[in-house]
Amino acid sequence: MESVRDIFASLGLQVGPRVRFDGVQPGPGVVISDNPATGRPLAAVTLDGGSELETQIAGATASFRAWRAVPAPVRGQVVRAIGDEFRRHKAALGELVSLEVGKIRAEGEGEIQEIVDIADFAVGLSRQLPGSVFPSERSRHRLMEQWLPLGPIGCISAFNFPAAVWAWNAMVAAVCGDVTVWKPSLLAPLTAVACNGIADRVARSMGHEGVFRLVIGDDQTVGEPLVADRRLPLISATGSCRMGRRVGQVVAGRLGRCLLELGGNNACIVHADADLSLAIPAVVFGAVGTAGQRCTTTRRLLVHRSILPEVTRRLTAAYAQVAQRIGDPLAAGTLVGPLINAQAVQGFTAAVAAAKSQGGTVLFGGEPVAHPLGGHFVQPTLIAAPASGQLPIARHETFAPILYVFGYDDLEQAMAMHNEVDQGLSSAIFTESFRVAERFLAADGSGSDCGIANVNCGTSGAEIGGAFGGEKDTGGGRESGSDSWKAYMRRQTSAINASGRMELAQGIRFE
Ligand code: UN1
Repeated sequence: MESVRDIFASLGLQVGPRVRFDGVQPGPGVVISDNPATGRPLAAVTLDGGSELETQIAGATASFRAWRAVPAPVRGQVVRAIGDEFRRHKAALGELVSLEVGKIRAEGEGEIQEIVDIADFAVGLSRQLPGSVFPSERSRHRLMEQWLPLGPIGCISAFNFPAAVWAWNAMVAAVCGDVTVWKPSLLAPLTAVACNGIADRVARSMGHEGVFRLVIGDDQTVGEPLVADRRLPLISATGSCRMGRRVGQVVAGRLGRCLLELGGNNACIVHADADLSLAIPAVVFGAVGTAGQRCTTTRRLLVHRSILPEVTRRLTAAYAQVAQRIGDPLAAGTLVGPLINAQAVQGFTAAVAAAKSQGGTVLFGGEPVAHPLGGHFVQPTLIAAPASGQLPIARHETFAPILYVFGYDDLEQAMAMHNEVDQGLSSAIFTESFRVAERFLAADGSGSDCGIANVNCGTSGAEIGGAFGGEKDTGGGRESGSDSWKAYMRRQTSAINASGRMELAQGIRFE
């Protein structure tokens, strides 16, 4: 498609005065969405302020009352229709993601596929949401719990997964009977307008207004009051550890619930017996895919010293090939798109400089790329840690394709290095040994300390069916599959007496 305007036309979405494609000028009350591959503006989007936020939250409270009364399987049918609409528009929406955040086409479409997948998952869930029945200690009593809709929820999403992460929340929340108020990243407002517009249009056409809501605004005017609002019993936030700390404190202050999915600093261990034909491509995709801007990106590579020269040689060769394919995210054959903006390029440059000053050796890359398109391109970068293993910069998450390579002598040392960072999102080990793999996943908790621990597959690219999230500074939240739905519901325990007698628990007699 020629432009974002054409994409919106193909989606049949009326974007009204909120989005302007012509005469795009920066100014107060608007955010300009730039194409990171060219640095040129795509459109101007009007920002919401406090009064629009109030309208959305008050509206969400009213919509919630109506929506929770719809039987869960019927809610599931709405989500099913939404999933179908995303299926139908996968190519156009994937292209929009590529244009707005610079993902290569396959990854832009992959993100929309993730929406389709979570919608399918949520449809199945809509006929489950299972409660439990427990044996009561009292005769002819039933002890049971059921799960009830929670309320309107706030969803804060980051630029790097501008569509899928919202869907993990909004689709599951919808079958649970909740309404979602979405505050997207100001770096990806167009994707939000499109995705929310589609979900809202489908729900409306089936008679359900206001289940999917959007507020586009800055942190001060919209973010802070959204997080502080007691009418939103759950805030689900994806972004930096700094942002998550703030959200966590404010929500805890009002005794609300939050679900945090924050930074990662994901390591991959390549053990002496690894099958390198699996490990090398997984590491390259994990480190370079999405130009290193996934929270699951492989940032640290821990390699057994016996194979360190071989792994380094193969990786350097692979990086040299990948570096030939930096460019227009929508062009066939491109493997590496741009970083999101100029600030991200500065972050990349600063991290490389820090690594060098700390004794790291650049094995490949390390420089920004002056691409004919303009844009914010950098080289995929491989940096060897000094033999001491001391490389403090590797403790920080830099959203760029930088992979720090460390050697280790034995597995216990590798495990200690693996777990020594503050973040705990994703992790992986490559080994052909059952014992080594089981050490990584040890049931006593002494293995990987991350929320995701993979064997013979890389750190990124999780499927929606599992719970997604991590420990430590990653925030502890779980979204997407498994029993993550429980975060979007409230639990109610009931004791039901059918005995005709009043019997107290714990054998208490009170006569
Ligand atoms: C994120 O980077 O915030 O596992 C989410 C993955 C994707 C989701 C990443 N399915 O890499």
